[in-house]
Amino acid sequence: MLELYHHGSSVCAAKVRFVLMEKGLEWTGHYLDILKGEHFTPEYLKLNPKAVVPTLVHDGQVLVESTVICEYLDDEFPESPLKPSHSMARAHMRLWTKAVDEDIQPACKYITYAACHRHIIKRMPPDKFREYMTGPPTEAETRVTGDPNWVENKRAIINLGIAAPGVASKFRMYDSYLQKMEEALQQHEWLVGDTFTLADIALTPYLNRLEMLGMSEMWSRSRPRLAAWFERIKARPAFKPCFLDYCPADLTSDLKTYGSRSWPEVQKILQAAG
Ligand SMILES: N[C@@H](CCC(=O)N[C@@H](CS)C(=O)NCC(=O)O)C(=O)O
Repeated sequence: MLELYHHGSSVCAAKVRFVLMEKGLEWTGHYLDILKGEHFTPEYLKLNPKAVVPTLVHDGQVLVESTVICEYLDDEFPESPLKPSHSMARAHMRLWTKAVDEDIQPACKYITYAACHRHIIKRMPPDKFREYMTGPPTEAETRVTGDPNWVENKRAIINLGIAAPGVASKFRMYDSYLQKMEEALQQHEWLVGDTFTLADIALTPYLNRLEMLGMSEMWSRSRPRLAAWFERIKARPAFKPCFLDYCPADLTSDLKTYGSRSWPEVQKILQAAG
């Protein structure tokens, strides 16, 4: 039995759901609301000591790290393969998934908090909010990321939004990856050759996040290959159930409302980078 601990708007969890659905696998979901801290329970920390989603449990065996999980699922269920057959193409696929893990995912976190989540967090009752912003981070909170200053950085982002230190450079970096995708797609239909692979799956949640934040102008006007790629992705039957239907309606609405409000500021950052 395949069990997935996940959350509706988590980019990392969406990647794994996309693989499960593309491969037509049966799975059972355990939904954790990470915006309510449901991933900090002692039971969940035993499965995933970094206190993040997703976690896969396959016949009782636990696996963490979304990129590793995606490759595992493709190895274990080889029908409808999502890895290229040639080693060099597989290596190129892994350069994309490595970029997601090392650069794009950490940038996405800053972007999402700065453009949207800060407003959701600010809706806490005043005493809870004060404690959230000034109290010592819980031990579980400090586990969440490899970024040792995340709690401090998150608080700055909640206070300052897009203007917080580090946020502009994350948008610029994200933008540079969109350009790399545009260039790769000049050569072929998918990111690595002419077949849909785990590279396409790995990048999809990050374009979807920008689109949900009302920031699809980052490619819609100036990057035609990328725009066409994303349309091809959205036409796949797994896309809507995997990405849109799992995201709670109130969060979908917050992402669009707050993200769209931030867009003019983001546009200025990107224009200044020229
Ligand atoms: N490298 C990990 C990163 C997982 C990760 O950061 N997950 C985010 C959601 S996309 C999370 O659970 N964050 C919890 C939090 O911010 O408190 C993976 O790819 O599985």
